[in-house]
Amino acid sequence: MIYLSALLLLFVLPMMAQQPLFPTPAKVQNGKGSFTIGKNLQIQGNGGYADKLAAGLQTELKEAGMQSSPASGTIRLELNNDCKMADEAYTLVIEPNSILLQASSEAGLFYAKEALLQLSRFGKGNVRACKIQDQPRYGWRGFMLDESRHFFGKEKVKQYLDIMASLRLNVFHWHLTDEPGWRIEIKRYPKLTTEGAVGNWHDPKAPATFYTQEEIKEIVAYAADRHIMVVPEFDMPGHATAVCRSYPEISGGGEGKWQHFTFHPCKEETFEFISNVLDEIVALFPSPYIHIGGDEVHYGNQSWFTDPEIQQFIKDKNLGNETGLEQYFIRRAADIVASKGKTMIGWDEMIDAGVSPDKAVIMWWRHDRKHQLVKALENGYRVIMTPRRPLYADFIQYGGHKVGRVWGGFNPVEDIYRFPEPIIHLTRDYEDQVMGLQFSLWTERVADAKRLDYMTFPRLVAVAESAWTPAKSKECSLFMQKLPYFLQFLGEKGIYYFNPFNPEST
Ligand code: TNX
Repeated sequence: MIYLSALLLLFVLPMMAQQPLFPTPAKVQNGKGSFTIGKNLQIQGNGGYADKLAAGLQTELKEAGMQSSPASGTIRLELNNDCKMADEAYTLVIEPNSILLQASSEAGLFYAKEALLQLSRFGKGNVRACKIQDQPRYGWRGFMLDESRHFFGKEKVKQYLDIMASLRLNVFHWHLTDEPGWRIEIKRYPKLTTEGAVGNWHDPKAPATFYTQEEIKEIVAYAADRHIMVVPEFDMPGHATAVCRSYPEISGGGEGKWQHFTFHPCKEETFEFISNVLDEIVALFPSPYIHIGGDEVHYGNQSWFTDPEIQQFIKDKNLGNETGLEQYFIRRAADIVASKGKTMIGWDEMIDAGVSPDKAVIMWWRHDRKHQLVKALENGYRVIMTPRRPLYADFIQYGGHKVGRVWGGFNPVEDIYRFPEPIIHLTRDYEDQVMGLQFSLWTERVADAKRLDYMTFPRLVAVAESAWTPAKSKECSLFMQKLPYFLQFLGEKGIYYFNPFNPEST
């Protein structure tokens, strides 16, 4: 009993005494006293970007209604390129009369500012003295949104980018093409939007919804201001129904619901089309990565590929069988992406396609095929982890839920929080190749913004912590204790969320 109390006093209570911050920083030392955010604050930068952030912080504190007290004090933001902090790292030193934010990268200083904003908000203008030294566990901290199956639009995307920034998530993977709809204007191929953008998962006749190139630029810039990279996905050779029904001359054929599912893999026009579309995509997205899908093609299982012309092609090119054909397609696509100066990302099916590991990054999604993850690493690929369990957001998060996927289990917030520890033994020898992780929201069963929020939150908060916080600073029960602060914040933003503390109520 005495031991237990001593343990509590020594370890648990001091940790609980930390003020809530999402994600939990790598290191926090508590100090004495607190800083009050008041009307007479001096907020200053050391020039350039730091000044810009300082001005932004001033406005954000005001908007959050945080300056009601007359208290004064100084907040100083310093971008110091020679202080040699890791990329995205920052320190935040809070004393009763002053706060100092320091970083050697713009992203780091931005995260220091976001951390301070959270502390002010959750402390209602009262920030307790402490010293935070923080840096991310992974460089890729992503969220994927499928806007082909259902379209949510610019304002919703911006709202999510704001929340991602607050959580220090830094990649928005935008799944813009799939079966029901093509969602990005391509000037050279207008039918992609006049025809390809018509319909969604529930209603094949729903009016066309898509982003114009101007809107794409606006969102990419909005994200960049928040240190979020936008990575577009143009899914191929499968999940290409919207393209192929608009331009049937490059369709791989098929029947019934599989009609137009794939590109025609044997026509040069297909690759010319892909190259031309990618020229416009590359011009819109500064990201060094382009995602080209590669999932669920199974050319080999699809009866229409008994087509004699295709069989002849397989023979002529010495591809062996339909799987060889699929891999040929991926290699061609990889060459096109590389010719545009970009690195391709593909779903884990493409591990065997023979694309050189310096040209491709693998997204591991099939949680039941752990050997795919291991094989990708052994073959020298860099990997982003988004295993269906626990990182697919279209899986339910509570046993009582009816709408959403269940596959030998589901994805409660705690499982997400604990990731990647359960599989860390598989990646331990390849740490440099693991770029990070991502939460992926497929939207076949997500038809409106309310449902989107519900599937995303609060799980996205746990994702941020899995991606940012070092394993030794993670503690699920402490996370759950502070989570209500974030839930309240979501409520204030008008975001609908699942409440894990009262699961039957929402
Ligand atoms: C598989 S994940 C797909 C998606 C579906 C998702 C539903 C992946 C690479 N392909 O097309 O939307 O499952 O969970």
